[in-house]
Amino acid sequence: LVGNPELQRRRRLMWLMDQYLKNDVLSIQKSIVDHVEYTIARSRFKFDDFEAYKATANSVRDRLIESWNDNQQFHRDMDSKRVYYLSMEFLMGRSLLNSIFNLGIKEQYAQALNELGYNLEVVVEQERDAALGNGGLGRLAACFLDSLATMNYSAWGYGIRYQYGLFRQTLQDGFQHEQPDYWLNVGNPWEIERVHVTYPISFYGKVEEKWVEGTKTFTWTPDEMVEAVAYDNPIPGYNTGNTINLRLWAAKPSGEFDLQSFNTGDYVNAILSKQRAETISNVLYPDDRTYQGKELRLKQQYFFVSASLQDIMRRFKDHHSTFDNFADKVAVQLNDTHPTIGVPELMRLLVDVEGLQWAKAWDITTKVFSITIHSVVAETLEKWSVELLQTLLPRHLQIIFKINAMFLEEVKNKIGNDYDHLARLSIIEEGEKKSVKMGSLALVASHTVNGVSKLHSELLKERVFKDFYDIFPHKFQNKTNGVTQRRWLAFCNPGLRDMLTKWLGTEAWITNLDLLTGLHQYASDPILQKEWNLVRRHNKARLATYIEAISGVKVSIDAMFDVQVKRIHQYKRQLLNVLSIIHRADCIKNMSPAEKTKVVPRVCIIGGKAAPGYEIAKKIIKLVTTVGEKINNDKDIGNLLKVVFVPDYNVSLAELIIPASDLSQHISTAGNEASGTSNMKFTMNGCLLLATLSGSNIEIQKEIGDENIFVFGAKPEEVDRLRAERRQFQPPQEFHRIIGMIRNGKFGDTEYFQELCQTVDGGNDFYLLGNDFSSYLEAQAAVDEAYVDRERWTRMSIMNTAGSGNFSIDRTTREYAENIWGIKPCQPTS
Ligand code: T68
Repeated sequence: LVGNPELQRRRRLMWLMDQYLKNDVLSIQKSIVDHVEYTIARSRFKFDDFEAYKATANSVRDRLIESWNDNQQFHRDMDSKRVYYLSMEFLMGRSLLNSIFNLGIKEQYAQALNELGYNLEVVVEQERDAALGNGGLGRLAACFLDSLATMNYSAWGYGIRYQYGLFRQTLQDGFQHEQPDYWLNVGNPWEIERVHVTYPISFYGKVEEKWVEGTKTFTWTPDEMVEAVAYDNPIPGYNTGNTINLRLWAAKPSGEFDLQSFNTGDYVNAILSKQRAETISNVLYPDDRTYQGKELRLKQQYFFVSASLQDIMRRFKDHHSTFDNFADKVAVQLNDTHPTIGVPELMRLLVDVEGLQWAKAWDITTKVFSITIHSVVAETLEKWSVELLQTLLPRHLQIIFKINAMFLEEVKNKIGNDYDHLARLSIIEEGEKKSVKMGSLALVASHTVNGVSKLHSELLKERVFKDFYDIFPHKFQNKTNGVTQRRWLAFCNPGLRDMLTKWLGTEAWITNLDLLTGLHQYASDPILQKEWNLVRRHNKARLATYIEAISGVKVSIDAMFDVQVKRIHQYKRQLLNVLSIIHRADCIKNMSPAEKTKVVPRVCIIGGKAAPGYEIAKKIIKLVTTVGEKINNDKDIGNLLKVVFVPDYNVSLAELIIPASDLSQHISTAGNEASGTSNMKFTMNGCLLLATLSGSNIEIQKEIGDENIFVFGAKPEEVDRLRAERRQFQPPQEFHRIIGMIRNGKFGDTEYFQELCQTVDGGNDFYLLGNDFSSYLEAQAAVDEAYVDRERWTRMSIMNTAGSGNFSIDRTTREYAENIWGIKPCQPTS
């Protein structure tokens, strides 16, 4: 040792850092105060709640880094197979409470802050939501990360570090306005910038073919190059040292590329054009589900996918000298078609850069990728024009053509020369404007494709990908979505959490949600029922306070809180909800005082964002607010009905709203919602569902029992016929009358609402509002009837929570791990 300087240095390092940070209250306080002074550079004698948040977050981050480092080292040593989850969106929400809860140090932090004169609840509210996603698809990705970490899988998420997340919604005179969400301008204490983990990403240019020693080689000379810089976000599992990584890429001007332009004399313009690079990771596209074909979007997709694959390959090469067992160590999950350009990119990296034979590279590629589809109709799947690909990614287009040619050759052997059939299977859509069907490309290259609920997976086989199913039946699986009970129950509903733990006699349900079935036996127990309602009333009171603060509307917590919160889309039918609210108001106004005493008071809460270019969705928002204004100020209606639009619905608001809801609505046209995941969160929290036969509603109904859910409307198998016959269909009188009220200006803005009313005119009513209206009103009446019987309602509520075990994302994750990714849980033994 004496003579070995390296060993001496290591020993000193061990001595300097011989133990982990301690988690007693005093040590935590020291960490926080140190960060106030040295990281935030404020005085420890004077810092506000926001600074307290930043210092607290930094102290938690220190602890996360310790387990992150250990975990990465462990998996490096084990050389475990890892899943990489590639997603354009990660809708993470806040991290502070999640992290300290998962690390098991919430109580210590609460006390530590308290003794310093701060309140944990106030401090956590200082954090801005990380809204790098639109809705279900992005939030599912976030739930997966929590579950993968908790269940000790080796996993990384890869995505884009958008400077601007999903826009913030404000309402002016009831109209939606969009404000940029520049979430990074107050700093992001959770991320670790890796200035040295960068990859070049190329665009445009040309490809040259050359014969080298009897093989054709391809050299792509790009015209533009940017650099992808890694930002790591540690994701802690619950009650485990397994902290996994979410690596997000930011675009920076490339240091090496185009040095000559500086010598041309136009120094300032050369720098300005370099800055353009940053626009690639600037902004998240708001989803309106209609495919738009914007060049920047394709650039974003290629940018993050190429960086991720280069990073994955670099990591693999640290341990392996050939790519022979790449697929034994790497699984790549594509979150919808958005990262599909990864298929030709992996081929390019293996063939052009690493020098593998095409056949070998294709064999590897098809063993690595699998894809989850989240949409219900083929029209929403991405198609990139051949012209755009030719310009932006010329080499990739060549590769796609070759994949397609080989694929069609292969299927010809199976189906013969049926050209119509071959054209449907082809990855290239012919026609005036040729395009590449990304769904088809992904399917050809993936070993597995899955839908996100049982019904949806069937629809994929029968409709969206029928032609593929016929030739590749073995590729198709179902993986019904789930949600993490850590965020969506344990820490957003602490009252219910404690009660569950008390009645079940264990907190093991936090990692094994099936244990909730243990509640069945107590569903009618008057003591549990009493406690249950107390917790629910407390949650409702919190939401009532919030509603009054933002809208000035006073709501009674004795009223039923009837909630529909989700992105505004025609297929989700918020309009159907509004129509029934108008109907309800109208009925109340026509009642005698005696009849009014029998009405169940309701607070109808609606929230959600409309994509900025989605005019009809924006009109729906305006209608909700105008109708609300009228009803809330109507003396004849009083407290019997209130209507509130909650602006800027996001993850944090969901955490407040879901535990406080009595009834929640999931009323898309049958079969039109791929799965839905908020329905699972509501069910878990003891909220009853008013639902159609769509997506996972059907599976929830099966788990909790028909008597504990309100289901209405057409059946999925009837929808095609009803649509075809909609011109002849006569909607009920009430439906016409209510539409007439809006049309004739009862709520003002007569002109503005005409187009909205037209969408439900007989021939136009694609989402079948008219067809389902009567059955919806009947279901609403059944809801009122059940609510009056408090004992019955509470029992139903308990049965919802008790039956929600199957909708834990841990179940979903396990199914992916076992049936798609081939990975096993793995953690250090000591
Ligand atoms: C949702 N999809 C499904 N898409 O609608 C929902 N799309 O039923 C399902 O539960 C959820 O995925 C999770 O599987 C989306 O959220 C998008 O956000 C989106 C964004 C851009 C382009 C297309």
